[in-house]
Amino acid sequence: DEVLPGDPEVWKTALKAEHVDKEDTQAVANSVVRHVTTTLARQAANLDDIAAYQATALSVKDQLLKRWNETTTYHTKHAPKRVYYFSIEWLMGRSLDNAVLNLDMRNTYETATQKLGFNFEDLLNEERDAALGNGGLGRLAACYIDSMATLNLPGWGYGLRYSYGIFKQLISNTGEQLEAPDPWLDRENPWEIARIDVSYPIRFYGRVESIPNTSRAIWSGGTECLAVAYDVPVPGFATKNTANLRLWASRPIQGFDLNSFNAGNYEASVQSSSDAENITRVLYPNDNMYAGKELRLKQQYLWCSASLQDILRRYQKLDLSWEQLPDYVVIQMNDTHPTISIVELMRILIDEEEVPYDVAWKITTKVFAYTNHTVLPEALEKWPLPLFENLLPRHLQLIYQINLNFLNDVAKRFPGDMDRIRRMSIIEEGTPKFVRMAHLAIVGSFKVNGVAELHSQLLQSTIFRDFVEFKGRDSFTNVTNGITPRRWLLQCNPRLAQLITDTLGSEHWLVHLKQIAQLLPMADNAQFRAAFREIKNENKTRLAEVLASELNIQVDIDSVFTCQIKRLHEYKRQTLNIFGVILRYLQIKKATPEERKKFVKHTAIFAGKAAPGYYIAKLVIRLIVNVSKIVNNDPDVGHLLRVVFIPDYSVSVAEVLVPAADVSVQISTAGTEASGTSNMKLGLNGALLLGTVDGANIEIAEDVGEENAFLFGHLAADVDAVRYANSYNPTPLAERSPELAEVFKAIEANTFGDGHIYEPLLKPIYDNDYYLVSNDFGSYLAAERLVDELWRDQEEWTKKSIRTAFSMGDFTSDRSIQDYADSIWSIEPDPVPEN
Ligand code: T68
Repeated sequence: DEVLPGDPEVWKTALKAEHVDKEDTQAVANSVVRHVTTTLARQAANLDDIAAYQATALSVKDQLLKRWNETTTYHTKHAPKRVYYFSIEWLMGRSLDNAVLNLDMRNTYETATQKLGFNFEDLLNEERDAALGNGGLGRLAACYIDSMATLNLPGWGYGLRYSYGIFKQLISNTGEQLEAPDPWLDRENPWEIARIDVSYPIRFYGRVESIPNTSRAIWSGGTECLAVAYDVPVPGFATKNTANLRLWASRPIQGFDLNSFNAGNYEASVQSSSDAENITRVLYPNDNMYAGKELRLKQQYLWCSASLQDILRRYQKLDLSWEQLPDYVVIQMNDTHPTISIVELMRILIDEEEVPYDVAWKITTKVFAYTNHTVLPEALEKWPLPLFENLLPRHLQLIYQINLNFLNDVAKRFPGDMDRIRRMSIIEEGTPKFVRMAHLAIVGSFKVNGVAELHSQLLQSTIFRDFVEFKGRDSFTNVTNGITPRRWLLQCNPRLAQLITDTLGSEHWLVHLKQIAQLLPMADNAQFRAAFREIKNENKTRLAEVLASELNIQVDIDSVFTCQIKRLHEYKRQTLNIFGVILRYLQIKKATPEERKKFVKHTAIFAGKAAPGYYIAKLVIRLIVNVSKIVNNDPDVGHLLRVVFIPDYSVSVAEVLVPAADVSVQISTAGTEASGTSNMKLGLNGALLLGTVDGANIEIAEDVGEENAFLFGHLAADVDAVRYANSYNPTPLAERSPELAEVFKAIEANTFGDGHIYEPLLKPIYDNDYYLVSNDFGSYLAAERLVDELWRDQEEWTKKSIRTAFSMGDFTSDRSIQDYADSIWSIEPDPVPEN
């Protein structure tokens, strides 16, 4: 019923000719070849894998775009309430395999490319990861948009199109992390569409003139640049619904400054244009650590302002009043990084749309919701006030007004409680002053959530306690994280997915993950156990082949594969793991040949990046690598122990590691890891949980049954007291843990190269042990002994592995997104009709 320009018959025939049947191998081959010869201008005769991948990807993108168009057209007409997920990081990984699976065209593409002379697996491996994120937070956004599309929820993602994603990690001969740029766009990105027609001006710096007798002001001067949209279609699984991820790139408003050019100053004439391009040049490589750089605030503002201008332009086409905005728009803020958008919405409504201040505030506080991802103080964003005032002068004025009104309300509720007002203020006093973004986010949001039960409780009882008392319990909630089972099971572990589908008799579990619980009784079926174990062994073999060919390390697939794969951070305690490995090594060395036969064989696998400026985290990598060099080459060790550090961890590396793991190592100090999500990926693929009572480990252990997991360590409630004792009344290390003292002695005796190097790592553990490494080491070792004991009984192990995998039904991002939709967003599925 669309009105077509020109001859509608010609249009209809042309649109029909574009249709490709899901099973039509020839039609798919045609479309790939068309891209080879036209888009890429290549000859069939000398086509390499790279070009074949690109042509295949472009052909798949054609399919996605048709669905994307139908979804967008439908939603534009239907105008449902939509959710906009604002995340400064999107760790999407590769797209080709995911897209053909979600389109239900994997077989067709595999056959078509095979008939054209290519191996589909090889083509998949040509794709570069879209690595626009650091870790859990960025990958969570990627899982969430997959679920939003799959659940037919009207939603878009908004982010930044960094020219360089997370750095590539190289490991030097001495075990040091080196960073190289990630020029992921060098080969062109077949998954995006540049929307040069969708761009918005963004202002920085400048001056503010108040308009007398109004709350309005005019912000002018300073510098301006453009934010240009790039769209990435995100297909839902087994639905036509296709979400949009809109990423902004910064561009100069004019190519260059003509005045300087004409004055003969060529350098100056291009300076402002390269300044503008620099804003979205690179992703900041810190996770759980706040840096406070002006360029980062520019990134945040460009992204938020462009996204809001875009959302409001769409809303204005509906021709409704501003008061109705919250019935059509909800914005979920992924951490505090987009908090400036609260102030930007106020600015647009007040200064540009002439909405009265109080009305604007009422509207704004019904639009935003805020997800917190950490309680670590060093990770909370607070901008130095002078920097903020210089870059965004009008926004600071509005923040003062917001803060004044807010503190007045606090004073009314708690008269005379000056300390409370100081604690809750959006502005932190001092020299300089700071703008506390978490406080602003809470004040401007209708709902705040943490990402696992314990984390949400800790938020409410510690860092946000005053705000709970002021706003009431109802403004705070929990939404436990989740992962998409499409990528983290169907795609990365196709054989296990097939076993599940065959046993259940349908594929519904992929969108109703709870259904896998029906398979729990299969733990007691010997035949099923054999099939399950066979798949695990095949996945381990695949990983072993990669380790042999890429790192020249031979591992025994009959050993326990323990996996700790995540960013390097002191609170995540990779230390505990590597110190345990060292102790095991020392014990093997001490043992007689007869005693050695009794050891359970271990392969300790580590992967993860350290922030380039995080000295201690880099030192941990160095220790792991140097321990691996000694251990892996010691003839006394034989097959009993291998230590592997896999460089340049990424989503696509995770897709190989996760299905091969026997043990999921999740050993953060209790109360520090907000949730964790690798615990969910590894659990879903049958790895047993070796973990502390922290984050989502708690909920996982509850669901899989504590008897099927290995929990250890001090509880969150006790951490403060132990910490206090460690720093104010430190007992000698040998008293806290004789085993750890033995490990430190070995390191200091140059067993793994020059021991002096590791002094900055060991000394804080001797002195005050903030992260309780020494206090938890004993119970960690006890948990490892239980792991070893269970490994000796492979049938029992497999039972627990099966129970773990099939108890993970609650940890799908579909459940998380449904929780958000029901309890925060109030939005409904609105599927595109299937013709
Ligand atoms: C992680 N946070 C949490 N932060 O640590 C993890 N930080 O427990 C949780 O499962 C995950 O978020 C998802 O909720 C991060 O990954 C960052 O990467 C980050 C990035 C920039 C600035 C601060």
